[in-house]
Amino acid sequence: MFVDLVEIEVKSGNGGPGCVSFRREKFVPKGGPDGGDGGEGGSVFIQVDSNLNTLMDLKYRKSYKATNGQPGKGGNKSGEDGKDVTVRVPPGTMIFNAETDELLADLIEDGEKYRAAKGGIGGRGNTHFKSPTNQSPRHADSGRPGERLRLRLELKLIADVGLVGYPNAGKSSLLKAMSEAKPKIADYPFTTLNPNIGIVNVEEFEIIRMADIPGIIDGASVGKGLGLQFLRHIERTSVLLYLLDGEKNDFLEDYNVLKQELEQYNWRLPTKPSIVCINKIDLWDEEMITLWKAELGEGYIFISAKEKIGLDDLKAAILKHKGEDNKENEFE
Ligand SMILES: Nc1nc2c(ncn2[C@@H]2O[C@H](COP(=O)(O)OP(=O)(O)OP(=O)(O)O)[C@@H](O)[C@H]2O)c(=O)[nH]1
Ligand SMILES: [Mg+2]
Repeated sequence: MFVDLVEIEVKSGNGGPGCVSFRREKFVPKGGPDGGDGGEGGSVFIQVDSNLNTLMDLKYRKSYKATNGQPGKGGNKSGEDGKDVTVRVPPGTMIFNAETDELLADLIEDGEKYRAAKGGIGGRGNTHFKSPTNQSPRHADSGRPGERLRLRLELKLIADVGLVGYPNAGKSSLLKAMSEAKPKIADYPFTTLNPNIGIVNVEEFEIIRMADIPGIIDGASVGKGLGLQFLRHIERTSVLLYLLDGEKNDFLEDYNVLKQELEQYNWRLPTKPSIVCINKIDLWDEEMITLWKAELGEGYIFISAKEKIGLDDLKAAILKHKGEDNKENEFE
């Protein structure tokens, strides 16, 4: 199951209390203080594991608690620190404070780690409170409490290009034609229910990560079809690829609707670099292809995912845009 939005609770360990203790030695009737410090509470970390691609595990386990620090001991021995807990998440996971909505971290690289809840520090033992006026302090600090937080985790897949289109336009077919991915393809709408990512090999050291998301229809922004929730996965791609269904006479009308729906979701989305592709031209005759090419001019790419026509031109167009730095187009 693909899960891209979860809420979890994290709680770090409390610091252990400091110890009140006095040295007991033979022939020393009143030894000095020797109470050790409490151990530090364990922390809760969230760390990227590139083997993961869903937040599913967190759907079933919602609470993560690190253990408390141990109390300090006599003989100036510190208590043991609590054990840390690490929650593993896929690359592209954003962490928000669920109460304030503040973005706390945006974890991208494999191994990247964020301390979500810091363990409380241990209390100081009574050794620390010895002074010229108080040689036998009967006081130690209590440990500091850990933190408890509700977090919202949102997964935004990391891709270079995002496929946007009506159901049945052939988005999954295109992903399959260009990458090793094996998405489900069928002639009924909403075949794709969850995003898929495919790696398109371009040159020896160059790849394009392509994201196929569920189809969008008129009214998706008000919840029609599968809604627009999946657009979060194309929000940080460098390029949008509008895929239009050449089997339909009104495919250009679809293009306008798609742009409007995207704008409803996030007004900046349609301002990203984009490519418009007309698919299924294997169903067109030569004359029709020539006419449409003349009519639309530059900026439109004619392809057939099924017959693998025009895919090299498409790759080149994606690469051109991918080179334009993604950073300034990035938004949340
Ligand atoms: N003739 C022809 N048919 C195609 C082409 N590309 C896709 N199809 C067919 O169109 C239908 C829908 O293809 P999908 O790839 O599942 O479409 P999709 O856009 O992923 O659809 P959803 O997942 O429902 O949004 C399937 O029957 C495909 O075989 C093409 O280039 N030419
Ligand atoms: Mg599909």
